Amino acid sequence: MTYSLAIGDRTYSSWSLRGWLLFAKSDIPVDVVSARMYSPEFIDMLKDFGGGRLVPAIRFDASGGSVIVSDTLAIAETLAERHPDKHMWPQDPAARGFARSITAEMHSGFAALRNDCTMNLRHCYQGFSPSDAVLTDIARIEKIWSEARSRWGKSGPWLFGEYSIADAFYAPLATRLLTYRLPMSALAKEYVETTINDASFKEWRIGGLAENYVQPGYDMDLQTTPWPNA
Ligand SMILES: N[C@@H](CCC(=O)N[C@@H](CS)C(=O)NCC(=O)O)C(=O)O
Repeated sequence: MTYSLAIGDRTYSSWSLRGWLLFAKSDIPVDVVSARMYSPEFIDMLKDFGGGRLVPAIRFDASGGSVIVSDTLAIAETLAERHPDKHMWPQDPAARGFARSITAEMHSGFAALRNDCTMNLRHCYQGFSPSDAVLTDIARIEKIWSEARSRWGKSGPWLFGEYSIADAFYAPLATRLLTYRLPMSALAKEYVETTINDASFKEWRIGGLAENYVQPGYDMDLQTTPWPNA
């Protein structure tokens, strides 16, 4: 059961990070191929993954032949279905229902935060002014994290105690709070720290820094402070 995973720039591609974390945090072996977004190589890479336009995408062999799955939510559900022993969703039905809901909400929502504050693992900025729409997104994220942690988070530091698909989906939102120095409650700060101190996340970020590439249009002309745990 060998998987291939196609990703984009580790520093900037939030969906690639989510897709990769699904494998890394569940210890599912995977061969990763990557290409710089918006380059001809990126389009070429995706020809082996069904010829879609976006990352992440995965490919694996099944009894009926080669299977290609694109879109992070579809990848998450595919892996959870194929690896039930990994408990990628919480075991408790109420927790699982909430985890699925907030994962889907993230997948289709938080447009202001995602558009105004693109993921950027190179920088922590000073002086970014969030719009009201961004603040509204943050308030909702705070509510989600607080509910998950207070109801199901007693057994560990993640949203549902143990790591789940929901944590992979919220990881790039956690880094955005840090990168743009957005307002955070104590609970959110703790969860952001859990996210960025995780060994798999650190491995990903180091890989991104090693790519040593500034994607045009992604950096802001603002003062920066050092990334906290670098
Ligand atoms: N809904 C998709 C979104 C994927 C997506 O937007 N990926 C971006 C990278 S973060 C991409 O491939 N961008 C390349 C492009 O727009 O050409 C998912 O869940 O995977």
